[in-house]
Amino acid sequence: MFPCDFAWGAATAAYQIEGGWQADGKGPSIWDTFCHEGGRVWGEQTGDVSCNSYELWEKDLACIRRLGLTHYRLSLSWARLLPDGTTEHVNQKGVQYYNKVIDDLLACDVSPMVTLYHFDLPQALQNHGGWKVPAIASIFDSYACFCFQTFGDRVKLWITINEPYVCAKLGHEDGIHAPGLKEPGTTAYLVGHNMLRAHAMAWHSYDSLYRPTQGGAVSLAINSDWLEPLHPDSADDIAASHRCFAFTLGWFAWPLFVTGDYPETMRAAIDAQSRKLGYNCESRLPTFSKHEPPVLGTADFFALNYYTSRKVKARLECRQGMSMKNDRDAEEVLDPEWSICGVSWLAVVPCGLRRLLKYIKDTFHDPVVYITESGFSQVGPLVMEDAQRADFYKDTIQEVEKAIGEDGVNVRGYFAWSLLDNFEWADGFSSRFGLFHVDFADTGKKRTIYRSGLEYAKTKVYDNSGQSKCRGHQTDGHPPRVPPFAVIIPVMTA
Ligand code: GBH
Repeated sequence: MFPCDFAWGAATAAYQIEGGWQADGKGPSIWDTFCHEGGRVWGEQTGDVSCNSYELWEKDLACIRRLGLTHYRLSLSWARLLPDGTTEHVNQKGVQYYNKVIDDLLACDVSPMVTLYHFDLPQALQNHGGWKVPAIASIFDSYACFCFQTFGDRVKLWITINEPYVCAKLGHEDGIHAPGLKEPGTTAYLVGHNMLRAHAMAWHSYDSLYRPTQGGAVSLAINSDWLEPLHPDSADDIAASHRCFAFTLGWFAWPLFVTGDYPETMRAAIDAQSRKLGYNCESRLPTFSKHEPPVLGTADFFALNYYTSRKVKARLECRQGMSMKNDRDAEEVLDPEWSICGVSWLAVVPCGLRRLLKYIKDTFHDPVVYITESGFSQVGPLVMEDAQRADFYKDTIQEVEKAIGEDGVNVRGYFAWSLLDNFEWADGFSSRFGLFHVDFADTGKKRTIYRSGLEYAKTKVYDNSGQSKCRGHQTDGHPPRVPPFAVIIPVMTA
């Protein structure tokens, strides 16, 4: 049984759906630049037009209503609101656009969850060093305050930054996301650090300036696979899976929920590798300054993006170069039993979500959890009768139900990724995650519901008897604040 006020949502992100990349005074973002450079994205595709949600928002609203969602997670395009990234210049057309989206949602009784940053940094800020530069944190804080001030009377669920891991690693270590930097073993740690600082500053601003009147909740969305040792009896594999957790989930969740600092496992691994390389200066993993607002306790709920699982084994040979992979020093493998859907990285493992939720409950002091993304992709020929994806959602939602009912995890919401087929970053439009298909060849960008969308609309609200799954459990609709935790330091177990 799901609680009555459980949030049933779907998610999108500005660059992936909006298009209108130059419309009405929007400034360029790093994804505009990255796509236009060429050679970066599948088929040289771009998000210039995509689903054209900038002009066709009403069509998205119709999709949201068709699914019967209680919540919709969208992201704001920073450069649409503030073309050069700073509050010196506000683009009123951008403000009007998001005001209309938010007002329309509320008029339909759909609560918005708003992400401030989903990979699309204003290019003007990248020109000054982007997330590498410490000053980005206070610039982000000003942007966040602008958004709280402008939209916070109506928006009660905020995500500051989506997946800092992806932004840091894919954008600055692997170079496969914007800004396309390949600076392995150093920059990603710096970028992750500045994102945490930026998040913490914004949270403190919200807490002192806006929460008293607006009463909402703020978090940061963390992506993590479920990880377990390949050989459960191997001490090396167990240690390797702890390291993997430390380098993904732990990297951000430890500072926010546990110690205010990075997992010791992570720093120890990085520093050990530095010593091997004969590099004896300060740690490549930055340290939080005592003179800045603390990071610990700056997440009012746990926002989790879960897609897949991995088995982890210790690496046999020891590699020398400077990279996050070498620091982490573990190998991730797929279980041959898992089916792969669409994209190669997405092994379908719904039970991994339940295990991860239990792990989060045990490790991070039983936080309120929102699953802010969970989804399944289709590649190759278009299949509207996508039974596999429909099963995936059914199975995954069952696992969430067990996590709540049997494991007592405080899950308050589930957001399917994604409402629409959209621009899937480096994969362009080749990978389709939507509950609605979008015909990108059509100028009207026609949206058509998939079988999985029809099923999601049903399973999320009704049980087999066709009765609403409600149970008496009413709150004011907002998650309670999660107090900061300074005392208990749990041991990381996989
Ligand atoms: C989410 O990230 C994003 O938030 C969302 O924008 C995106 O559309 C969605 O995933 C679907 O991809 O290419 O082998 O290097 C999910 C976490 C982590 C999953 C990085 C893909 C890349 C594997 N992602 N991972 S690889």
